[in-house]
Amino acid sequence: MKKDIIEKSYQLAKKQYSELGIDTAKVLKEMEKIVISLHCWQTDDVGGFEKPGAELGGGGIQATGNFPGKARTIQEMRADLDKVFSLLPGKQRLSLHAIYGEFGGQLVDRDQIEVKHFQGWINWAKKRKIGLDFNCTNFSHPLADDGYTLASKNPRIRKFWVEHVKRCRKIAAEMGRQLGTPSCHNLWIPDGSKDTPVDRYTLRKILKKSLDEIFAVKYPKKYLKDSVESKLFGIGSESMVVGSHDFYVGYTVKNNIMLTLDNGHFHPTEQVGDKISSMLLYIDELMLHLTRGVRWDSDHVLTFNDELLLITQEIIRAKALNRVNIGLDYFDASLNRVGAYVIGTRAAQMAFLFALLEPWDTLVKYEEQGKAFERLSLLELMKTKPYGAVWDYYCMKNNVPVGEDYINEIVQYEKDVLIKRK
Ligand code: RNT
Ligand code: ZN
Repeated sequence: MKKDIIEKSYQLAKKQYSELGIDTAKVLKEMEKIVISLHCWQTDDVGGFEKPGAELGGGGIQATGNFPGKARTIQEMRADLDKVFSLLPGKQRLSLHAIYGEFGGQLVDRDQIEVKHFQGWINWAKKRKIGLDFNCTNFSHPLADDGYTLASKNPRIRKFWVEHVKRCRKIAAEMGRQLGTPSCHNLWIPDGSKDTPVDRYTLRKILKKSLDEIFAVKYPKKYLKDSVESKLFGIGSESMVVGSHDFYVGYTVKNNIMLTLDNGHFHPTEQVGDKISSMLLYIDELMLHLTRGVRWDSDHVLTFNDELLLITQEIIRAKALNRVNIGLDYFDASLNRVGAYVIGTRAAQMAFLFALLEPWDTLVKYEEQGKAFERLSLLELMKTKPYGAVWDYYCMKNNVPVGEDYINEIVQYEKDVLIKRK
């Protein structure tokens, strides 16, 4: 896009918003506070590098599609991520899973992983001045095949996974320490039952016990922030998930750790945006896994839709930006994976921008005066305002491709790099 057109469009937009009492310059300053943690697992369809040719196996999460160009090594993964970062405005972090360590061609089992396997990543992140987040990997492993990990009734299996998560938290805390920005450790487990179980109480009691053991080890908050992720159901755990929303709401409130809200993990008509204001009254911080479920928790590429908008609006309206850790979680293997990151991250950033460009004071005034028609009208009108011009200007100021310009860059990368990975 031409610079002068972007500039002129922005100046016009600025005037339009200022008539509504919104200062676009201030909004652009606020955008600097939005840091999005990119999930590393879109590069390789959640395969990981534990062993050569590793594929996702178990846990009921799966990427579908066979678009060429999946990252096969950590080097390829890093190259893809660098390409992604070069096309994004604003600040990012990277979220790693435990299966993405540098294991030097040796099989290091999950209860054996150490900081040294992630030191390369820490150095990589330090060079790029970005923070790292971390996730234990309680799936794609023979000891997860029975469907239970931390909630397993088999003491050997349970112990193995408790040890794994303990080590992951230790690694995450070290990432936070070395990088000078706390690492969010997210715990998601697949534990659940395909058919109706008869002993839910014991299973949940075991999970609680495992979590208590895991979180008994304390780390300074400036290094590590713990989070646990709930889920309604998964493939193979249709009838009951041990770590349900109720389970984790109770656990996080009692222990003041973070709850991860993945918007693919609820009933389709349930609104994750509505949960933010409730949870923030009881816990200090939240974590998000932004995703797009199509009919189920399908983890499609995030897009700028109503569901995402309500989430960003609720964060801005509650003035809670500094209490919400924003992460992405989707994996689509049916299209250019680098492009998938750029679309999804930009969608999240655009949704925050849209939320920041809301005439909140006027809307609240209408609400308090019982002016429901006026409130709804203004909300509808905001959809016609030139937020795209502000977005383009923001991208230009961040020295990244504006508008559709990033499409060609990604197509070029596909030709030069991705297609050649056979
Ligand atoms: C699974 C959870 C979990 C995973 C990642 C890979 O349903 O959403 O967050 O997607 O940990
Ligand atoms: Zn998730």
